[in-house]
Amino acid sequence: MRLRAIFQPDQREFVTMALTEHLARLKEIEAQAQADFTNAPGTKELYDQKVRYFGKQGSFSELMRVMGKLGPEDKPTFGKEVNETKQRLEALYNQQESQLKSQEMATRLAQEALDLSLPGPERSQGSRHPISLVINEVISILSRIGYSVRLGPQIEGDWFNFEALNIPPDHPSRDLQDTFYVDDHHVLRTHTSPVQIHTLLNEIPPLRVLAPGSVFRCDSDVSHSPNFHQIEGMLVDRKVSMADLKGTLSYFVKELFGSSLKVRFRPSFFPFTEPSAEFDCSCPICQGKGCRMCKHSGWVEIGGCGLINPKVLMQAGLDPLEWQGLAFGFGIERMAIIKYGVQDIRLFNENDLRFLRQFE
Ligand code: 2U9
Repeated sequence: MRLRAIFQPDQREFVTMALTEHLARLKEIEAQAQADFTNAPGTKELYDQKVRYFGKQGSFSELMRVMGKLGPEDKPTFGKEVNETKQRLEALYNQQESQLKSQEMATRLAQEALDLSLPGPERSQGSRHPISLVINEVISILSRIGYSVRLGPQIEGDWFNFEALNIPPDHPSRDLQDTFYVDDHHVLRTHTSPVQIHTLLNEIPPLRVLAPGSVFRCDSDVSHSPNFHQIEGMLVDRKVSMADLKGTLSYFVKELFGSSLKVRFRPSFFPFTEPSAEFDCSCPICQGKGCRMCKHSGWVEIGGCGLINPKVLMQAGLDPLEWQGLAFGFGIERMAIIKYGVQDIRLFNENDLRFLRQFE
């Protein structure tokens, strides 16, 4: 339209000039497309350029519209030029595309390459709870001198938890403040001793048994938890004496904490043993020299022990003149506190992985 205004009225000259200009415009488009195809940094950008030149709204569609307006004598020349230009640009496009594709593939391969020498992803693996570790170690030590494990229910009849063990109805340990009652005649066991009563009633001596497990007392502070763990040992045989008890506990303490440690007895009282004692070992932290753990006494309390009260043996149907027994018991949490230097008994039940992972 612009040319018509300039070159009127000679229609022939208008067409000729228009063709020259259209051919020049075609050259310009080709040069620009070559630069755009060559400079495209990636296949996506290259494709965007292809759309810009060959798409519906692209430069070549525009050239086709121009061709429609040319006279019949110019159409073949212009059409031929447009086709050849298009072929050259398509060839350049294909060449650029395959070059960019292989570059992108090479980059991806370099980035995604598997390095087989790298360590695999860390697998979080569970580990034994410190209470289980101590229980297992105690069982392992005492099984070497003939003890084997017995287990029992956590809800017990009051006869098994109290009467059979010579704990009368008015005994302070039966107090509602100490014992969780399930109903009038059943309690959450306050110790694992009922397991030994079941054993005495069901098995024939001589016996060496260990009763580990969860026990319950209505008590909670830094050093008491309402649910804690005990392990009790019981030996029933002929001619059992306090010497056997001391020998057993000395062996046990030396195996658990170290061969240089000593055991001492302090007289005590338990309804189920007579005589009764509490037993200490020389402090495994300072070897008896005095430290915070042993409150500078050189000794740490381990548990209680004694010879089984003849009344208990008789209740279980054994003749105390023929059979005697020794028994001992201690709290596992206390043992773990001494062994691992744990400050607060409540940590054992909190399931804090930062605490538990230290025992992996
Ligand atoms: C039977 C006969 C006797 C088990 C014993 C103790 C002494 C004892 C405590 C230590 C700390 C419990 O966890 S604790 O509070 N235990 O002092 N236990 S003798 O005596 C028995 C058990 C069963 C048939």
